[in-house]
Amino acid sequence: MIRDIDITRLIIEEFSKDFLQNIKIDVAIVGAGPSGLTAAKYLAEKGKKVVIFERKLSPGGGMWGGGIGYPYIVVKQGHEILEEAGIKCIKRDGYWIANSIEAVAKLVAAAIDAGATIFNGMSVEDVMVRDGKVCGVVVNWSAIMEANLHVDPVSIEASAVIDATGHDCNIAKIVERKYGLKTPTGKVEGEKAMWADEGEKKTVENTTEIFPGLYVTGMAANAVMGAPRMGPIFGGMLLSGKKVAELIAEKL
Ligand code: 48F
Repeated sequence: MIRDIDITRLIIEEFSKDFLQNIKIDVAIVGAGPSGLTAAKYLAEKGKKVVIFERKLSPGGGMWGGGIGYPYIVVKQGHEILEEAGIKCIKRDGYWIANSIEAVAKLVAAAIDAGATIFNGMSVEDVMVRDGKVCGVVVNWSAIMEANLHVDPVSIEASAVIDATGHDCNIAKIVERKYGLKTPTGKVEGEKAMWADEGEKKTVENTTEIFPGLYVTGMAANAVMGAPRMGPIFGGMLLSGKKVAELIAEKL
């Protein structure tokens, strides 16, 4: 016989256990787009305790929709990261093409199989700072934030935090507002107009620590540094995710 309250108890018990095991972690990643998912996979493979907090219910960020809603993405570089995750890549005219739905599903699976945890429906609304260093994130349920309810958030301690929030670079903006960034201008420059070739290169170049303990990856890196956007080409996102994982693994 199925007892309704067994279902309730099992869900609450399991989630509470999972959450409590993750209130003190090595790396908190904000955003489960392609860069955050790639960073999570490589950090978890290096033995780091990694959690991604994703505001939406479905991880995948801007990758699901491919280009103009056609479910295909293009990469010029970094296709090996897709293939490592078991994603089929078709080579044509010097590019690689992959199905965006397969790409998201397998990047999510690769991050989880490597040992990363994803909490969905959860938004990061602030960071913790001690002695001039970001040392954690402050989270709340997205539904509570959407409803604009006055419900206080809770804190997660992390040795490093990654802003992988895409075009909005939400975490960089919070730190910019409260402390100023440790970048050449100290400010979020805002992304520039579409230029795939330049944008791809700059995403990887701009992947760096922008405040002690806070790193930026993917489209957020270009938004912070004032570099171009690049549309549905995703190699830069993958390589940036891998780079930020290497930067953090070296330091922790
Ligand atoms: O936008 P997104 O996919 O970022 P990305 O990894 O990739 C960018 C590409 O998708 C595309 C592009 C490629 O050329 O330009 O745009 O840099 O994923 C960002 C994720 O962060 C989540 C958001 O829901 C999305 O899934 N996010 C944003 N703010 C928050 C957040 C927040 N405050 N808390 C939790 N999640």
